[in-house]
Amino acid sequence: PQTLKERFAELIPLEHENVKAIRKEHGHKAFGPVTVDQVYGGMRGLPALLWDGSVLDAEEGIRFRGKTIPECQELLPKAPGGSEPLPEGLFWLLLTGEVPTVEQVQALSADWAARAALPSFVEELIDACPSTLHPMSQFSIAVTALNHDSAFAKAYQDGVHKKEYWEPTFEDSMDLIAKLPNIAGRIYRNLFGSGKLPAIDPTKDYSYNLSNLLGFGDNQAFVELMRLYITIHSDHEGGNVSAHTGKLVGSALSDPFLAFGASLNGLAGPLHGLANQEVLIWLQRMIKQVGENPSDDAVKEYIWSTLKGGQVVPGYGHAVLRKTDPRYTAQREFALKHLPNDPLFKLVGQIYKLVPDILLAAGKAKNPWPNVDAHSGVLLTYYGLDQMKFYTVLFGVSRAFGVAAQLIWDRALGAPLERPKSYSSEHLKKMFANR
Ligand code: CMX
Repeated sequence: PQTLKERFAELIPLEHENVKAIRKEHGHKAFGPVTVDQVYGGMRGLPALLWDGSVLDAEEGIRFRGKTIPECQELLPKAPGGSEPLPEGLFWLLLTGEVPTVEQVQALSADWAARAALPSFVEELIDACPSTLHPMSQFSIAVTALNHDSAFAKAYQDGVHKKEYWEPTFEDSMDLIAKLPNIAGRIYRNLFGSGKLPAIDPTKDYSYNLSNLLGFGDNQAFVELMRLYITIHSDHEGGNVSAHTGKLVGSALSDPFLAFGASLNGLAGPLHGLANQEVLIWLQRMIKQVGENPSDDAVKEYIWSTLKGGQVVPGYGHAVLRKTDPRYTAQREFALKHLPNDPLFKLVGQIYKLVPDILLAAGKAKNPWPNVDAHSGVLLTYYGLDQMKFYTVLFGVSRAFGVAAQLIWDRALGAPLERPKSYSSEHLKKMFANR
């Protein structure tokens, strides 16, 4: 069967024509006004980026190449005996807009397994990190260091023609994704696990290998959870901090390892990916304060105390979404199937009933509903992965899929250096004084 690289190469000229036609017909048209408030307000709602893998609708949530999460769960190839989509298929979909065959997905699993080994100096770098260094910092260090063997950086130094940028970017992106399980597994074992890191099994899929490196390879349900987890965390259009950072850094022709290392540093912030860690810390504090089976009133009081303390309720709210995140719903359905009676899952369900009304009453958050991070930690905890400091690393493994797919397209389409215009407050005051 055709490889991903062969199919992608066929699509490049078609997409060049597509973009040319869009720009010819619509290039001069305006989206609407840009307000001064948007400049002060974190550019919320500012249309400014091209991102092909996924688009986020405020009400409906994410679609990957036009497909909802349930559609991806139905259409993408599964592992033998599995019912969750294989992230390999999702990557194919993100890059090409097409659903791959089972054979194509198997070939991708084998390709990634063959690329999975880390340079020994990167292993040593991870091993040299103090156990007090946050796993996300260790992750970022290791990914950045992979730039040592970047095909793109080398090709650029060798004077590669612009038209060929996509090819070493593709190779680096495949290497990047392939090496993440070994990085994540090594960090996890160094900090929390025992025993030697097992070898990658070249006959198995990516999520199995990741699970096995973490010490959960024997647990079929955990492996299935990883397949779902990596699929749904992969991409959330282009404006979120990790995706946008990767695209921005890549636009300077920094290679995919440097670009994605930067993404990880953004993902490590508590308002973004670190929220999955924060949710578990917040839940544990709640249990300590109100006990294992708290009344609704006790939970409400705890939520209010968080808000009154000038803190956010982690896992709730979103910059774009205005309804319950379908990534939350997909995880809730997984929990209903695999762990319906888990006490922590029940507590998460209880919180889901109480937080939105409180956030609405508090009157600030534009979206009172849960996001992806409100649920992921509870599932991991159930299977014994209860070291919450590690949670954002798994988000990072997944986010590489979305960022890498766009980096490849950006280099294939000759995306320019990003350079938006900024102003000082003094300048803004003068500009708008008489308008
Ligand atoms: N708890 C308390 N206050 C919240 C809140 C929450 N969950 N969500 C929003 N608010 C507050 C904001 O802090 C802001 O307060 P100020 O006016 O005092 O600054 C106000 O409501 C308006 O914010 P908004 O426009 O609704 O939300 P933003 O687009 O500015 O921020 C987000 C979005 C996600 C950062 C915010 O909802 C938040 O902090 N949520 C909790 C952290 C979290 O779960 N992050 C993960 C998001 C998903 C991900 O990236 O992984």
